[in-house]
Amino acid sequence: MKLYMNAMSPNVRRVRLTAAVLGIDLEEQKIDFAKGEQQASEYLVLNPNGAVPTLVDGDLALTESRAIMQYLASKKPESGLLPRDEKVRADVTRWQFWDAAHFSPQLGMVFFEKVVKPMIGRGAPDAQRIEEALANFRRYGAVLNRRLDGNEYVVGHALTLADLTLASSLCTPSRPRCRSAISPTSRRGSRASARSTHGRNRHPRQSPARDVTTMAGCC
Ligand SMILES: N[C@@H](CCC(=O)N[C@@H](CS)C(=O)NCC(=O)O)C(=O)O
Repeated sequence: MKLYMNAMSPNVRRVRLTAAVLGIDLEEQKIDFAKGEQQASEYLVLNPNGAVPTLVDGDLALTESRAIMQYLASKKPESGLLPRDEKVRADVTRWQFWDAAHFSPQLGMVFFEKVVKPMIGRGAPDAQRIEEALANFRRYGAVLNRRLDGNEYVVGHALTLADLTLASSLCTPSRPRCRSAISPTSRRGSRASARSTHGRNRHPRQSPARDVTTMAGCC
């Protein structure tokens, strides 16, 4: 199977992470954004959106990172990454959709404004767009925090695609300039989390990792 990719992309990251956990080797071909390769006519046949990732397996050209994750996981059902139980599987899919619709776009926006724009000469970061994205990030981060409170994994008691999906999105702020945009909230969140967890958790040093807004730098 061949993966068209660019290592900067969180959407590529989640596919590579899934392949690594599954022990599946993918032949990789870099799509160079600086050269505009994502808009090359041969590539647009595979991915009409002009984006990465794209997985090609025989006559299948599959786009959308979370669909690719499910496809890879379905090759190794024994891994449990996409559980067989239909209710648990639906819950995993739900968190993947939640990430696509609500969570990762906020981090992607901050990353684009703070890191990509200066890199490609698209002008100064738009402070208002960054503020809006950070406000949404805090709102949805609180939802994920509540879900993880007392739970080791996002769904059930084992690693699933839900964890790999969300972890890949959270790796975006590990980019230094992006982290500096998020850190004021992270520091407040970290202290609040440590305080609130201290009274009821015998492992308070683990508490900052429970606050997803403090997970910048996880990868
Ligand atoms: N929903 C798609 C999003 C793909 C996407 O937007 N990829 C970005 C990189 S993170 C891209 O290739 N952008 C190139 C461009 O817009 O020119 C997925 O999950 O695969």
